[in-house]
Amino acid sequence: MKKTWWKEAVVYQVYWRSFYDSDGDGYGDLQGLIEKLDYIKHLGIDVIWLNPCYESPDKDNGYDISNYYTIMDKAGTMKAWETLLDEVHKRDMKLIMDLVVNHTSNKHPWFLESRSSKDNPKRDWYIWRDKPNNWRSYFTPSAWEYDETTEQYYFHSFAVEQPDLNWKNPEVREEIYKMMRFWLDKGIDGFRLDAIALLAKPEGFPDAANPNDIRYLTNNPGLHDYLREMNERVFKHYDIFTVGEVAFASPEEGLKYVAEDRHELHTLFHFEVCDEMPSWEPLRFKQIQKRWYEALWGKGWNSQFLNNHDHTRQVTRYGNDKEYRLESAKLLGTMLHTLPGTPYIYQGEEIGMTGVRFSSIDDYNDIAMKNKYEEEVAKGRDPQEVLESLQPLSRDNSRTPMQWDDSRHAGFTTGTPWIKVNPNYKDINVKQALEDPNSVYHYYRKLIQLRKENPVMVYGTFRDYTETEPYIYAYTRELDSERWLIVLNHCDHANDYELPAPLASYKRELLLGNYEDIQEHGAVLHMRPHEARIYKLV
Ligand code: ISL
Repeated sequence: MKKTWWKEAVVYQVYWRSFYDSDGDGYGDLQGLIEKLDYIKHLGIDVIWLNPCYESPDKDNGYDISNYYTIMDKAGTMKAWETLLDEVHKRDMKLIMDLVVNHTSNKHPWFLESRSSKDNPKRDWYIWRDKPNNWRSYFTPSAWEYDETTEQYYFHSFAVEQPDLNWKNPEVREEIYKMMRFWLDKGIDGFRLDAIALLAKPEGFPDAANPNDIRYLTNNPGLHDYLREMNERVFKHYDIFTVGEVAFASPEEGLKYVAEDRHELHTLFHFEVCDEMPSWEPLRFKQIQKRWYEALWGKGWNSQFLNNHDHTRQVTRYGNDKEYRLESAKLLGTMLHTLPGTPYIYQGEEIGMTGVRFSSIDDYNDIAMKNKYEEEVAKGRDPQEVLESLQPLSRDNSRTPMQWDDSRHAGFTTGTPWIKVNPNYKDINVKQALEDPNSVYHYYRKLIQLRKENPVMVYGTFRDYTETEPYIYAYTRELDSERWLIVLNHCDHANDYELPAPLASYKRELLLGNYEDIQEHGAVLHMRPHEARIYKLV
């Protein structure tokens, strides 16, 4: 297996608008991030993924870009961004930028030109048709919006304010490659490529048999030609790391994006867990891990994550955010950092932040949730019932401000935060976590340190011994003569796990665990609620 820095790295995702506000306007900003870089470095992070901070009308929190070459006012200035890059590099970390090239804002000058007349030179930069097909978009009942000026419909995979670029047009592609080089030449270390599975559209836009199954938006023919071209024209000329957001891919499909001999992307986020497994389903999760491992190992590289700015915090969604919050947050961290692939930490995960339930739709900001709410209420459904059905997976669950301390607004801002702070900030915050040796934060530090010192956690082969076990997840990682065993009890009650013969014959040395005293009787491990252990087998 080829060794590279991005396989060994631990990535920290900064959703800057909710990270730290340096100027009291209620939005986190780049200067705020600069002030907290030592905190991130102290955790042991190698790479920061920064959510989009380009100029934007901000209908979808920066994923609707109106100028790729400037920084949004809320985030700061280009000068602040340059200082950020410098300060990240000074601390021996790397910075990857989130980039949205599937669509722009409807306020982008390219789109303003494109919509102005049918014979405008930029008409074909977007996708226009006389008649819509029956597709939905991610955020609206139709993927087409009628535009009166030219009496045609334009295509949008997300909100109406996010028209899709026409990747078939070579001028569009050239312009995007030029823009990518602009950022790479400034010295960034790579990209997180938003919605990259959506670039290609099917010839003629045939109606879907089931318009509610929006898989038709992704993985269409021609996509990999674009990615190969992008690599050829841009990526391969830099020592960078690219991670693609690849919705609805099977492992076989996923391999096409990341196979080392195909020269497209370095790694991907697949969403078989976050988009398709609403709550914890152990047997399904283990199957997913196994299938992706078997498809990718030795050929391409995977990522490990259970939450991000689109997905409810992992301890709430997949663990226990009540009586076992600490144990559960540590168990999930142990799992993500010991499964094969690069681990991602979403800001606040390292202190075990949880999801929220706001009592009114007015407290929510997420365009996906708000559009869905309106759509359902318009059908005559009870608003309270709709609200309650949307709360568990609202993207705002993970977008509440970072909880720094127990002061007003959790120390995030001196002004009024753009979105409410989670009311549990008095108990769950960074200050508390730094002071408490038993905190999730200190556990994550140890986990990351362990990964840095032990290549087996990165390059070791993987084997699951518990494919049919409902609660215990026990697997090994092996590299040369090094053999590690990870045992997790993903459950609110204790379980005994008897090691199978090949594992029982080794001596066990505990490297890390989330309980004080280890209980084992011969080959039987007594695993308490949400207990996690990492052993070295000798
Ligand atoms: O979160 C999802 C649904 O639960 C995902 O399917 C997600 O919407 C999709 O993968 C695309 O997300 C990305 O592009 C969107 C933006 O709103 C998201 O924040 C971003 O991560 C449009 O640019």
